[in-house]
Amino acid sequence: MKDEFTPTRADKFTFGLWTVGNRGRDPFGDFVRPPLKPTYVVQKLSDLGVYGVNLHDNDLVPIDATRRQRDKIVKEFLKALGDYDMCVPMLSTNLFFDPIFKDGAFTSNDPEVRAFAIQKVLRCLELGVELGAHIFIFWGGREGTEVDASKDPVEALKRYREALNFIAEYSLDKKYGFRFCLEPKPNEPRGDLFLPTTGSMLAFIETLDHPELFGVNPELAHEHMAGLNFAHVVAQALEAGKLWHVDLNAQKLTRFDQDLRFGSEDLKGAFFLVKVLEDNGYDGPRQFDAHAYRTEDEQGVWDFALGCMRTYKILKAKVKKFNQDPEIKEILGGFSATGPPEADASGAKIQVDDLTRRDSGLEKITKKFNKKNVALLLAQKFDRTKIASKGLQYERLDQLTMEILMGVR
Ligand code: GLT
Ligand code: MN
Ligand code: MN
Repeated sequence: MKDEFTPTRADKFTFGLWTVGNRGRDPFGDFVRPPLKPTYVVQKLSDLGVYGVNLHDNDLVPIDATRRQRDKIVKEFLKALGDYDMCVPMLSTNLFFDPIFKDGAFTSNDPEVRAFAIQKVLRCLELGVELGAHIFIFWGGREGTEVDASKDPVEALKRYREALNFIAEYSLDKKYGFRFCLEPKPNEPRGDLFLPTTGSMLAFIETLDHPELFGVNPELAHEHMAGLNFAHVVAQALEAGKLWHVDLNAQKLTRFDQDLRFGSEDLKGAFFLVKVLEDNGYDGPRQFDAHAYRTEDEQGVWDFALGCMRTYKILKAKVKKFNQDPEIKEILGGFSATGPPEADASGAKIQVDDLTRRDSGLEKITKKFNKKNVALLLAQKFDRTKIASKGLQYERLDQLTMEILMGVR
């Protein structure tokens, strides 16, 4: 059954091979689903209206494959992409699964491990080019510690930077044109991971040799593990011009990384996330980095995938409704400083008798620092008690939001 919430390529929804391919193994129980062939995943996702499929090198090519085996796998995969009108927007290197990475990749104390990690990335970049990917993600799943005595965290950051600089230089030299995204997580699988939040990553990026090549890939579950508001996290990245990719899922606050179906927890949080993305014209891929419950068989996996996408589109429609709602507009409009500025060109002292904020023109004064505006600001009289006595109607605003979300408005 098709309806307005049926996904299409234009929605730019993507899934990693490792997401729908998740076989339900957890630390306490074994696989519950058989493996799915990558080419079959491409076909199934295409049928569902997905735009692209992402992968780590070893989701497709086993770590010990020979060059011939690798080339054969890649050829078959490329054929499936062509047959089913799918693309690979993003690639990543698995720097966390193999035992060699047990104490980190770029930040390992062992120079041989660090060199191996970088070599693995260079090879993965080549794979990315073959598959047509433009975005390359680094999730430092093993870059951290349990034993703080084992690593100098300052030294670890220097190693991290050195590796990223080397890789970026290589990509430039080869004219690969990749944009790199750093994906933070506060912990798991390590006791503590370096650069634990999107804020940390944004700051770190500015210390790299080529900050312009690096953005972020925030993941909802990861920031929720740290108790953060994901819409705010995404807003900062967007505002910095660094949101080039995003990992959508759901998470019960502060738990281990649950990677639940998008929107299945904290629906209001998911709504404001979609709102911040849509209102600000985010046009990158919307990746669902999540997986089906362990209770599911293969059909449950496709139900999960469709559910993620439908929920996104339903929330997008709710955002439209919210933005057009006259009562909501009225409440929010009470704050916009739309009136003429009270500060005139002569810089005459302003008397603001009726300080309704709406017409005060104060916004203009503080937008630009100059002598005149400073004088105007310092001359301003504020009726603190009057300003503070105004009720802001947020109870009604939130209830209106909830009523839209609950489908009665
Ligand atoms: C891993 C992790 C994800 C990352 C993937 C990219 S791998 O599944 O839990 O959050 O996005 O490396
Ligand atoms: Mn992720
Ligand atoms: Mn996750």
